[in-house]
Amino acid sequence: MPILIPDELVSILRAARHIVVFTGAGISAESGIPTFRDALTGLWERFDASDLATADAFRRDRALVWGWYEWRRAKVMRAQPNPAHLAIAALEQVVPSFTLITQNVDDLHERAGSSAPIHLHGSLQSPRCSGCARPFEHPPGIPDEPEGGRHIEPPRCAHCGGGRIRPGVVWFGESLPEEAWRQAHKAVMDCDALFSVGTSSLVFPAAELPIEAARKNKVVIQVNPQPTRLDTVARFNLVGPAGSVLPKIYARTWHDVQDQP
Ligand code: BJW
Ligand code: ZN
Repeated sequence: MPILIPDELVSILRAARHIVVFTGAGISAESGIPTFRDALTGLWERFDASDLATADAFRRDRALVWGWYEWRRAKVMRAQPNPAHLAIAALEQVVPSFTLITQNVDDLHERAGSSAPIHLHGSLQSPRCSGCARPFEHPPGIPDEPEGGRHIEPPRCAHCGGGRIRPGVVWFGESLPEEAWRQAHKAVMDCDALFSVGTSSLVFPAAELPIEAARKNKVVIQVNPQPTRLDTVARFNLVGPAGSVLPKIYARTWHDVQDQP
């Protein structure tokens, strides 16, 4: 089905002073990165991702959990940003004020050219000691992880003599990084329009951001091929893959403007 960009949306976006884009796993799906709620395979097929993304799971079987994160890190390192990441990076160049907030732990926004994404759930590239919290540097290069996965014992910390290294991500039950959350909330309060792209809107407090924006009469635009709980909150629901919808919005709203004499 063709994706129609309403004229009203084009006018709103052209007049907007500050736009926020809020992204989830769906934006990286077209780069070949499984979303969080896709079924797992191989070593992890008995688990949901949410069973593995907890401090309890790491305590119970740290080699299973570390192996899963190393597999995901390798997958991301081999992946390339897709047209949705590129459209968001282009958007940053044309609107007067712009903020990108992501729940993703990959670095595909940065590699597409976005200057300063706010990472609410941390990053695959910033592991730290689970004992003393000092950062750990991954060895250079892409880890060679088989598709079905494998158990891998996490390295030990060289500073405190034995703490296990854990992924630098925010697990269920853990607090979001305070400064990232403060900046994200401030941007949402200040913006005129917010795009919610490729997120199931199920995980809090991140999922509050578009709801809070709508409550404050900001224009909320959702981009997702599937229905979510945000459908009734968003003023515009653009149903389709982000890699098609976002370049289309960009071209229709800003490219035409720039082409005018
Ligand atoms: C496409 C597409 C295409 C596909 N184009 N779209 C209030 C109520 C109830 C519970 C809570 C609450 N407040 C807090 C909680 C508890 C909990 C929570 O939210 N639980 C819910 C599951 C109910 N939250 C927390 O624990 C948070 N911490 C916290 O609240 O701290 C305070 C506290 C302290 C102590 C005790 C209790 C509370 C922390 C949440 C951390 C989430 N971490 C994870 C893992 C990160 C590391 C990792 O990646 O492994 O973050 S969970 C996981 O979900 C990951 C994601 O960032 C996050 C969101 O998922 P996302 O991005 O939406 O992905 P999917 O897969 O769900 O959806 C993909 C979407 O894309 C789909 O809609 C597709 O249709 C779409 N799509 N192709 C566009 N081409
Ligand atoms: Zn340590």
